[in-house]
Amino acid sequence: VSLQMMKHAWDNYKRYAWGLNELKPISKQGHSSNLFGNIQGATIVDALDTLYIMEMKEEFKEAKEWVEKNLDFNVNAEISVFEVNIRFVGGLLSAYYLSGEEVFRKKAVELGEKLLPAFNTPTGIPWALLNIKSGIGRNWPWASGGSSILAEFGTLHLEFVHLSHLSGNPVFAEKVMNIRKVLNRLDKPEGLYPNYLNPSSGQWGQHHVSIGGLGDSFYEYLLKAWLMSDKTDEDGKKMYYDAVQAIETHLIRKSSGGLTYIAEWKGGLLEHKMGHLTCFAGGMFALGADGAPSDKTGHHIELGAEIARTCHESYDRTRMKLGPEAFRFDGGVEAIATRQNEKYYILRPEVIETYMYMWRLTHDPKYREWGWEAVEALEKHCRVDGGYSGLRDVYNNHESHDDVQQSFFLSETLKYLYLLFSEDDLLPFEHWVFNTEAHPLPVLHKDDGSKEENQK
Ligand code: DMJ
Repeated sequence: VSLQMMKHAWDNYKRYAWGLNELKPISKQGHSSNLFGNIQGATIVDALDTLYIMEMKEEFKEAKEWVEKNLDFNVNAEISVFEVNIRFVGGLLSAYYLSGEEVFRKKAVELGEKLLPAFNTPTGIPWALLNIKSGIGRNWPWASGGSSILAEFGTLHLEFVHLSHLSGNPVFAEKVMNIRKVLNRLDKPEGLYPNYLNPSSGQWGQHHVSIGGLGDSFYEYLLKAWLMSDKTDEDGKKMYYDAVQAIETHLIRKSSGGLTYIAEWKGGLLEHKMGHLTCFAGGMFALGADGAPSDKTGHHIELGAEIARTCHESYDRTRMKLGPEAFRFDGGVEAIATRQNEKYYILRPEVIETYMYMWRLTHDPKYREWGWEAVEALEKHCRVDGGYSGLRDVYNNHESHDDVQQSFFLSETLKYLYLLFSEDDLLPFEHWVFNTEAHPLPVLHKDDGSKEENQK
């Protein structure tokens, strides 16, 4: 089914928005997000590996030809370093490792080089935004005191380690190792990492801690850096398990109805709200269970299972059976969005991602059942003639479509659905880690530096 869904999403993108970043499935035209500046083709690059994995050979070939002829980084564009890294660098790296086609390696390294000036700050903590022509960087104007964002500068590690590996140039890995060093020197309030860090002073901004937006994939990349290093990156491992310990003590709570959730922390006060983005953490806890101290393994799996259950409830308690952007545990509600501006669903993957990890790690059939519920809801409410659209209010009787087919729907949501219903030997966890945009990167085995070459 996810293959048919991919075909519908891809065919319509191709028909109405080919070469542009994303598709507007209702108005049947291109959609351009300022996150990618003038870099074009986000959907193509994000979808390459999904096409490959689903064996959509014709489509993969036309996507590759587009990359060869049209993907151009010599543009005057201010881009989000994080978004371009996870979608474009990550997408190109996976396409290379899966297919062995040199063009993807070349483009990934070329783009990586374009991103390097972002690190020209007094601390080496990169800027959020970069003009890839002038090399001038800056931070989001809304970010506390000119800060860089934890989930942005903390989500470069996997891709940059691979860029060094593939180019033979150590500079990429050095840049991300330096981020680790800066973080390790700092005092952490209650052992937690605030979302804001000033790249000039090297001091934290506002003490806002979140495992959802602004924080999320930083934690994910600590764990995955350790896994991707064939479990040699002890520093990444320690940082991950220490952080999880602090998260459990200060952020994880149980509602009176018995649902485990992860709250947000603002200078010591808890906001009892969980974002859709936070739901990825169920899969992360389960994936990290194996490396936890031996008496904690079962506990981390259990934590993953509880987060999966809570996130499933957030879907089940809506009319459309798709979860809201954020749900709350206060004012008499549990796992329900109470604010109008938190009721939307933009085809996000995190809940299905967690089902996929839980399925692989426990084989409890309920995760496939829950994934199937999501497929039915997507088909019923998000599928339109011109592709798939997000929804403005998942509690409403009638669909109000937002008219955007996000590129992560093709790279993540559909890929994780496909994996959820595939055998475990398709991209096995011993050999692959997924970047935060679901692009698989090979584990760099310590005994054989060229191992990934054998897996093509
Ligand atoms: C994706 O780009 C990535 O999963 C990122 O980590 C968070 N946001 C979107 C999906 O929701």
